[in-house]
Amino acid sequence: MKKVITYGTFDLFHKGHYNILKRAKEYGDYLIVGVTGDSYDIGRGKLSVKDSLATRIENVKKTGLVDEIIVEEYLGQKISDIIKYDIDTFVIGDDWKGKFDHLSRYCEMVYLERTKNISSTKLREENFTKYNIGIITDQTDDNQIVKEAKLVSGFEVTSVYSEDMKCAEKMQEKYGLEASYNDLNSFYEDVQVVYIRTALDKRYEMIIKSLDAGKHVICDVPFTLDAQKQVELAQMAVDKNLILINNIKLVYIQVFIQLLWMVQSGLIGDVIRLECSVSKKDRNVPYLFYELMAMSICPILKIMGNNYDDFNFKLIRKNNIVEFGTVNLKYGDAEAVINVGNTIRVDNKIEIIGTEGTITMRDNWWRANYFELEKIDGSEKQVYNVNFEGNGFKFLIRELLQMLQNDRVVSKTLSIEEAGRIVKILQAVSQA
Ligand code: C2G
Repeated sequence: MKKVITYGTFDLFHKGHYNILKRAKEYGDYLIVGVTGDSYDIGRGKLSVKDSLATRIENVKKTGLVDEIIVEEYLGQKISDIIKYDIDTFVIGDDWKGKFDHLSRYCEMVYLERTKNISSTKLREENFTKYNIGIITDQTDDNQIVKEAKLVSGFEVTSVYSEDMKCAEKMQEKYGLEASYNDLNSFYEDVQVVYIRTALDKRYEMIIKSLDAGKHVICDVPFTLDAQKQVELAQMAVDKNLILINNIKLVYIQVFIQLLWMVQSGLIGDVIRLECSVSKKDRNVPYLFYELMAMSICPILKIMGNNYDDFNFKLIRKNNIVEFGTVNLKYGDAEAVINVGNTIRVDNKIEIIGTEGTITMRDNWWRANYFELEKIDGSEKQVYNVNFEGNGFKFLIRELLQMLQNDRVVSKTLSIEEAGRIVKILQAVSQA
């Protein structure tokens, strides 16, 4: 018996998928199809899959062409499958031409011509709402949103607004955007979502204007250093039935979600101390100090909760410039410490010490792709990782998409309360 295998996501099952299965079957007597699992797809950057795994499997099954269906869960599984199922021929569309040549060591490799003029991407674009994102900025760096938004189907950064037309034009050219504006009203006509990436003192005003114009908003953090204003903004968005998202990507990243799960389910016992350190790389951005502090308070609130008993802080200054800031949050017998280096360098790191083990995130922990777990029971250190390219913006945008689809304006991932607490602490620090 000749056994054939092929793989795919098979999202929004279409004629191209049917054709390839039919032709694959003709290469043998028994056809196995590997349907990609959700986390495998996320890992390889396919974030826009619409159908559930169950639906995708069901659609492949309904063709009546397939003898066995398996789920593809990890990179490299294809080799194990070829050996395990004793495969004679591997079939895949020629959009992958050359990519799987190394499999010819294990079985015959066949690339088949793709069916023209049909694809899941095209169907998604035709059948689902499209959202244009516009950037409001006073600088020319996009924080990777242009590239990352393209990975979530339905989203595209199309325009840029800046008070300074030169800045807007420069940004348009740099990222190949459709339009640039220095007139807000014309800009708003073009977009449904805005990303506010301006100096801190402009954010509050820009959020209000954008919400007033009926736009959903993603804004760099903090929005403001005034806790009362933060509450106002959150309330305003809710009243207008609009989304207002804090640009803190960490909370949307899978590795951090996994870490949170492990800590909260008691894997390292009771957390007794958490230390979070970060220092500023770009010395020319004055407001970055508060951004780093906001970014560091966030994981503490997520891990240890909002109900700290008290907090205090200390700023080390030289010639009136803050060199270093530290914040201490007390949670009963436990405590959390934040170290932010402004002109002084500290190692970027989060260390969570529990009664039964320690979890450490190193390097660029805010775009977490790994952490280490060390239990005190003597077992070996373990590393958990999920690699992805980019800075994680796509995960935030994907959450925005899910909120839009579910008609929900308040994020469950970073609550209004949590975002409010962050600003409360920042306000105290900034007034010192
Ligand atoms: N296909 C096709 N014609 C189309 C669209 C897709 O022949 N118009 C083929 C693809 O070449 C692929 C299969 O249908 O062989 C499934 O396509 P996708 O669902 O897009 O899956 P893909 O991302 O190509 O996954 O491990 C996953 C596989 O490597 C391929």
